[in-house]
Amino acid sequence: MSKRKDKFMTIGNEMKLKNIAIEDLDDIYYFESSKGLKTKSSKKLLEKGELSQKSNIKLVKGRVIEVHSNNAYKVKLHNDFKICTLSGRLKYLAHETRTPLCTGDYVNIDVTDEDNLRIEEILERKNTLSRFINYSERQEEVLIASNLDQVVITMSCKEPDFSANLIDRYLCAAEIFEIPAIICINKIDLADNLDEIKKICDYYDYTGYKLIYCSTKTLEGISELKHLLKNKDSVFSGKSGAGKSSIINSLEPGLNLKIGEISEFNNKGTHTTTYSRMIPWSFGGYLIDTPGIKTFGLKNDDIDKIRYCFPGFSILTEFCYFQDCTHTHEENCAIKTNINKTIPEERYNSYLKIRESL
Ligand SMILES: Nc1nc2c(ncn2[C@@H]2O[C@H](COP(=O)(O)OP(=O)(O)OP(=O)(O)O)[C@@H](O)[C@H]2O)c(=O)[nH]1
Ligand SMILES: [Mg+2]
Repeated sequence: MSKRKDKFMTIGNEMKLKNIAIEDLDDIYYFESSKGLKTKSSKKLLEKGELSQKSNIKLVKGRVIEVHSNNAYKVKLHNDFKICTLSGRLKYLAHETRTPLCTGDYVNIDVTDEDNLRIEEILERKNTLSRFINYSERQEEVLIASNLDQVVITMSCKEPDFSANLIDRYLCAAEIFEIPAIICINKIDLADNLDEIKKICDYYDYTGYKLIYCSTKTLEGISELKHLLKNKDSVFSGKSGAGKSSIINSLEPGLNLKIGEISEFNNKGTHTTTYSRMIPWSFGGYLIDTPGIKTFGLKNDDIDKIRYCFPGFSILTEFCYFQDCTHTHEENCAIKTNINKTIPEERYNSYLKIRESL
């Protein structure tokens, strides 16, 4: 007997709930695109065309600067900010994917009715930063932001604890999504083991990443960071409490973003920033402040990419005897040969940990 499910369907001009037969999950979740659409019904919609089929509408290009939970989006239209909803067609896709749109997306908006601005089309993305959540039989893509020039990986020395494995995960993702990364080590004023942290982070510097040590209390490193952000669109991501919003406030004091109390972030699961916001810098470019995350889930299917996307591995991989060397059990592996030479053992163990998680 086939399975049945309640589904929103467009009937006439209305969205109605209908109980329909569905295929097995394995069969349904077979399709994927850059927008993370994963089902056959999404595919059919794509075949109809990603672009709106409506005629006699006036479309204006805008950029999504805030995503709210009720399918409402704050969009920058020319020099104005407007709340828009999704067209019926995109709303349908919203039922299929958790995040059909994200902060940073360029969209076409139907402005025919000024009181009811509707997003009709998502324009092609330059890139996206996404993390993946594991469910028993599948992974779900969560779009963090799109059309980025760089990601600022924000990590605190303390409160919450420093984690080089999380930096490695971010750097792997940045390589996979082809987004330049800056590593920002914050709260250096609190660190009692700064030399130890610097010793670990020297490897990222050595492998070519931009590395900034800063404090929003002493303002050390803040102007150096500002220099790297000028005229670029940058997303700040990291654990909750790492200081993303505080750093942004230090760079742009007029913004007054809400920041957490020390006691607040010690309570597990407290997020001060609850939705992504895109805001212009006064010195050129945009920032995207995002809610904190616990870990950065990579895509299981990308396991084969980690062997050359892991920080510092890409050049060495070419010297491995086997072209598809996973740097685990193979003979004549250039990565294993370099452990405790150019690659600290801790980083190699972090690589194994990431592989095992996929
Ligand atoms: N000592 C010290 N505390 C800092 C520093 N930067 C931020 N903090 C404190 O850390 C706490 C968390 O800062 P937030 O800026 O809210 O952190 P966040 O990364 O935006 O957190 P979420 O929005 O929950 O993801 C606040 O109490 C800040 O005052 C710093 O450089 N040194
Ligand atoms: Mg915040």
